[in-house]
Amino acid sequence: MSDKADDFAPSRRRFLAGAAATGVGAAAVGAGQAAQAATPDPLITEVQDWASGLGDGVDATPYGLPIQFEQDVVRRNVEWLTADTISSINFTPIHALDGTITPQGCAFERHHSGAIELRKEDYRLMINGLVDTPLVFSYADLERFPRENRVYFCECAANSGMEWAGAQLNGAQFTHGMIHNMEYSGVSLRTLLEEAGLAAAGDFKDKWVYAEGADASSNGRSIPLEKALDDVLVAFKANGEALRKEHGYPVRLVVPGWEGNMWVKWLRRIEVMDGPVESREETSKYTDTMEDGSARKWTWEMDAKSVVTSPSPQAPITHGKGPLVITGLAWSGRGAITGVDVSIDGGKTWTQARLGAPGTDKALTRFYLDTNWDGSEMLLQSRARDSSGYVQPTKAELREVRGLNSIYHNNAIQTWWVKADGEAENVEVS
Ligand SMILES: Nc1nc2c(c(=O)[nH]1)N[C@H]1C(S)=C(S)[C@@H](COP(=O)(O)O)O[C@H]1N2
Ligand SMILES: [Mo]
Repeated sequence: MSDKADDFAPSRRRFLAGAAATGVGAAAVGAGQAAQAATPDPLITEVQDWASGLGDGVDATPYGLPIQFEQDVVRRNVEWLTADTISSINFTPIHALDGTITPQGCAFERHHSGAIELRKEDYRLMINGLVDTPLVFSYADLERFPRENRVYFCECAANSGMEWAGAQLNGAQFTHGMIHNMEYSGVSLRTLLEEAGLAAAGDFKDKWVYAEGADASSNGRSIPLEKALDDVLVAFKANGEALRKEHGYPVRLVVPGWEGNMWVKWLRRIEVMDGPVESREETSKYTDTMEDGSARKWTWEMDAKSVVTSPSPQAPITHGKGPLVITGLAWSGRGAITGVDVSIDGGKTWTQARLGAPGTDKALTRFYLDTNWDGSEMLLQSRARDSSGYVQPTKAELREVRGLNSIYHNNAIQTWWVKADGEAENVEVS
């Protein structure tokens, strides 16, 4: 903790005193703001439209959507990033969410050949290759195996990929929104592989599975058998309900902590093999260029990373100085988040943030720093620490190893320049 942290500590007493002085607890009165004479507030003293008639009946919306006032909280794409919206990506509005669970309706999508529509009745999952008995499961078959519920984040390896050379996209949604975090229900892949029998695979060392999707791209990926037998799920529900079409309905692979590309959607086939396929998605794509121009093979795990979601360019400070909640998300593919530090001076000094709940394995963790903003500019950063002892690097530290020509696996510390008027901008402090 720095000295700076102390004079930045929030004053709850001042906040409460300010609110009480107006006699209106709900009025947005910042600490230090002069108490005003109480003028009648028509929102309190007048009968409003919503109290003069009746609201909607219970079946007005059999499946509910967010209220119209929240229509800005949507996925967005960046038009110039891809040639069309079929092989493309959009971004989760992380700047506008709280907590850790991403609603499916605004969770980012990444397709290589569009989101397909596949009925449960037409669904088949084949397990073949080095197994004792090749098997084909229908959707109904999958529902008869013991199920698990687990919360995990899914991050595209290209998340923050545009930021390597310098600050590029203006908003947490665009710099860090290729991520979502859901509660998955499904069957462990181990259960299904054991059903097929793995004696034929012999020594599990150096054995692999190749997972393939039913869409035109197939998005085939090789996964070491060790991981496949560890925590991989064959999932059919997310956040309690059926997967949305765009997230792989009716069944997708969940590969905890590993890059999103391996989370094969519309999963149709798992082949047990004695080596990796070295498919397009694991050679020419999703490979990291290093400082010396060479390429690093097999980088599956997502390193610890974090971002301040508010304030941020799409979520400026609108209430002036006084109590300010700084919040964001942290995650690690190598374990649980153990702590997050926040800096308001571009990384010179750091204050430990409060975790919304203790970090769990390979899942998003929410952090808060309850501060008292003096109204001056901030260079806002967050830095994640995980249960492996790893600390999120600065951009300069990452570039020393990876150079400037990388795309994937950028987990560097992000900076928002928050100005005196509360507006924020993506800047680089390396
Ligand atoms: N079958 C199939 N699976 C796929 C893809 C795809 O195009 N086809 N895209 C992959 C990529 S690159 C990512 S980042 C994740 C994204 O999952 P989401 O669309 O649910 O966010 O799905 C992966 N699985
Ligand atoms: Mo991806």
